Amino acid sequence: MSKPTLSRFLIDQQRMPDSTCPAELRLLIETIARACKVINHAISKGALGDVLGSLDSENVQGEVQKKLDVIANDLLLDANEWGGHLAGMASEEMEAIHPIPNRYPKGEYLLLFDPIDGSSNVDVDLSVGTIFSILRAPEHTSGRDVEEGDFLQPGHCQVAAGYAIYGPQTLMVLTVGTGVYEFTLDAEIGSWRMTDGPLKIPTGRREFAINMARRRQWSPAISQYVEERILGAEGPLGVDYNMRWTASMVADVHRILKRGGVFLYPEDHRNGKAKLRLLYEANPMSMLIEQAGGAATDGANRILDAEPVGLHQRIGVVLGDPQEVAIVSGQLADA
Ligand code: AHM
Ligand code: MG
Repeated sequence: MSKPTLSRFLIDQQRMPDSTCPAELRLLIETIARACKVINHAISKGALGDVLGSLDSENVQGEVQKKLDVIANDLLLDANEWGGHLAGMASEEMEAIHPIPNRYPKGEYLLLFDPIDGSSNVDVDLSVGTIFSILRAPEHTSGRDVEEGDFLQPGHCQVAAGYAIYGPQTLMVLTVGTGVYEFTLDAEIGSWRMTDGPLKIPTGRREFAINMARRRQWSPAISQYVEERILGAEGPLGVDYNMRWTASMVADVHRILKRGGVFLYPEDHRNGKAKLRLLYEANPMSMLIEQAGGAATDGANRILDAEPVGLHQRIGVVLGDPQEVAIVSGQLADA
């Protein structure tokens, strides 16, 4: 049997009893997926397309923007502005929210995205991705422009989340709350075809992902977790572990969804500062991970229950194999 397209999958979802995917959400996801195809095309041009390197500008986080950060951000804004599915958008690359201009019809959803996650990898031809999160606009927004506060909903309110990964293959990994499905871009015919799903995180795989250079920032609990795994067969666990770090959350999370293990970007326990953004990275990835049977915490508490207080708020992230996440979060005795 041929592999179903993303459109076919979404229509099937729409027709399910008690569907979590009404037509407007389906059309919004299709628009995002189309934009990701264009981003994929821009990335693949590399130096030939004059898309590599940095700009002089900084984003709201004070990070130097890559050309592709801005290109992908504009592509997502342009693709999603006029379709009538959204009330507003917010992006890691923009200080303020982007309400849908009055010249276009407004819809009932809010779209949040990290246009190019892992963008330090772009110039060296390693995997990067686009992460997105979809919320329902609060009902009282009809008849007025959306405001920043409308976006500050906990992650368990997301109606869909996903990412595109631009790697050896271009994939879209998506949930509308009914499991996680993977689609591969068939570039010649321009369509996304389902290649895996529902994904279930394999458990008991001995692999962890952490930036070791941040060791001085770890809490005693994180330090113990990592140290024991580095000692491996010669330590209390008596078995070897492997470590992987791509500096691209999309790639690290994708590996965990397919192969198991745990991803850690804890907060700096000395001052509580964290790297990853709650609304653009932690929430959508946590929804995907939980939908695939995994767990996601900030090191102690469930990320999807975190109450956002700011658009660009950051949070510690520990996600993946539920058993390993529970060990890190101190909910289980180390085994
Ligand atoms: P970005 O969205 O600005 O690219 O930053 C997020 C990325 C994640 O993809 C990745 O897990 C992390 O930053 C890597 O951080 P580090 O540079 O500490 O390795
Ligand atoms: Mg990012």
